[in-house]
Amino acid sequence: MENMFCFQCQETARGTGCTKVGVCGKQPETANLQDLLIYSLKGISSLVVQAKEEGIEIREADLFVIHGLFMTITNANFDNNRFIEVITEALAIRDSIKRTLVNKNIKLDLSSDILTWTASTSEEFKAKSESNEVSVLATENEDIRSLRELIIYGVKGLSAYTHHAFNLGFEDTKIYDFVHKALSALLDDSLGADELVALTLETGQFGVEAMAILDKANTTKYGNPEITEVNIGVSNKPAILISGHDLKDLEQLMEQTQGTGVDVYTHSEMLPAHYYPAFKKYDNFIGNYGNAWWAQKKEFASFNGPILFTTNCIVPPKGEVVNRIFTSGASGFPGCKHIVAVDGKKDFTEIIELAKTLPAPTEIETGKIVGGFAHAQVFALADKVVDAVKTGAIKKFFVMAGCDGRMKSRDYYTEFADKLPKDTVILTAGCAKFRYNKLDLGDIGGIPRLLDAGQCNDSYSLAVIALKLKEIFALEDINELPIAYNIAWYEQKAVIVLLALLYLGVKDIHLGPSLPGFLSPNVANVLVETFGIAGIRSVDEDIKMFLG
Ligand code: SF4
Ligand code: SF3
Repeated sequence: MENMFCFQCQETARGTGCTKVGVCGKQPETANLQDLLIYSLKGISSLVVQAKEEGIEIREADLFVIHGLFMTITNANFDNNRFIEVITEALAIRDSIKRTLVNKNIKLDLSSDILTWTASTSEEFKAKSESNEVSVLATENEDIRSLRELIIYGVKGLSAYTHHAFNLGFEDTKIYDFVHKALSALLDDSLGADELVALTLETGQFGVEAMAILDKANTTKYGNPEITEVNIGVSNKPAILISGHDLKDLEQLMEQTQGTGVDVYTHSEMLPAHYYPAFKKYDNFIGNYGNAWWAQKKEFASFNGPILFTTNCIVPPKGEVVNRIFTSGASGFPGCKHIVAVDGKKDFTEIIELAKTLPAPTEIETGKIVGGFAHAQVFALADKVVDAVKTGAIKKFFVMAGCDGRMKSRDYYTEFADKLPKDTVILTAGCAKFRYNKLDLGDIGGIPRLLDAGQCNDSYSLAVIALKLKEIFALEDINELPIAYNIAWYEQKAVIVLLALLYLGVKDIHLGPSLPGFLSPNVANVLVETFGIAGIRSVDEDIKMFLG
């Protein structure tokens, strides 16, 4: 019997699955509780779907399910007690929906474990979380398992984006309906590979919708990202480092730090916050500190001040830094203080007071990086870009969006960006950019050769830009554009970005540094044959192939 089974991210052990402990540091107990949370959410969603079929609208579980899925994303939450609390809440919600349906004389299959299991002590939760029916491996057929997990990972990614949009007051109930439908479908043994492939593409469709709503939320609240130089040096004041993807948390932190003498820096996926007009007004919003998530151990030590995680990616901290790390939203780590919202407001006083007692950050680099090339900014430059394509000054665009990670094989992306010919432009989004955003790649007639649209969800901007170019050049097919896709993936948000691109009809996407371990050989074949998905080889071979 294995301690756990998880193969949801790119760094999974041996490329096949973490079975003893997560490469990410996730302990078996946490992995199993995450499986149990997913199992509980599937139970809830199956009831919501059944109710809908009977004409009964149930909305009480929508956000709860979205948030629960978000909590299970790689490196978001390592807190067993928090998982037990949320699963307990899931059982209460499930039973409340059950009562509603029974009262309306709806027939339920109460022989099904997913609708009837209970637990109350942590030992009972642990025992249930280790049972066979809860594991990913409960689905014996490896192709069906592969497709089911591909869908659930996509749904996790779209749930994260949906939750951010909700925090800013934007939502579309069609997305919640789809999430319930997808989770419920994963319990249906009558669905074969064809139906699950169709559901995979539908997941991509809702991925596009989720990213579109989040884009609308971010740009309505904070303005359209614009070309921005971001300082990577430091000031001499004590400071707070904010990581993750939640801009609402950043907004509240900025408001609460005004006049306190405490500065704020972004980390990893929070870097693109600097591109939004709304955050430019704060004098204490100094710049970005460090690189992508995986370098945090060293960088948090030299930052000296408190760190706020608003989402993934947390590397399990050890020693004194645990006392400086705070979490919010879907993120969590045992021993780190979790800040909850009360009536939509998070009180960051404790973090600010702690910052005042700690030294200013130690400088680890100096200079500036440039970003802010989301759709509106690129459209403003459209004439210049189109001319450059027409005159041949720009021969090709390379979409290099996605995630960064700790594997040495990701040096590929630095070398790839560096070796691309000078008449090419890189379009990026997500933390993948930290592999090449400090290289001097130059510009083409004033257009920088590296255009950073923002966070991983801003891959949506890259799709919008591609669709606009297709329209301008009057092309039939998005694949006729001079755009190549060389995407780096790590966690489940990259999975939804990939599925969104597939749904939009993009073909021949290269995915690295390795193909997902959760793709069975047959499912991988379908992706290769239907969509032209491929892995990566050496930089020289790949550049030759892309330009060939
Ligand atoms: Fe392993 Fe990745 Fe799962 Fe962590 S999230 S346990 S590294 S597969
Ligand atoms: Fe990075 Fe974790 Fe995916 Fe939002 S912060 S892209 S890995």
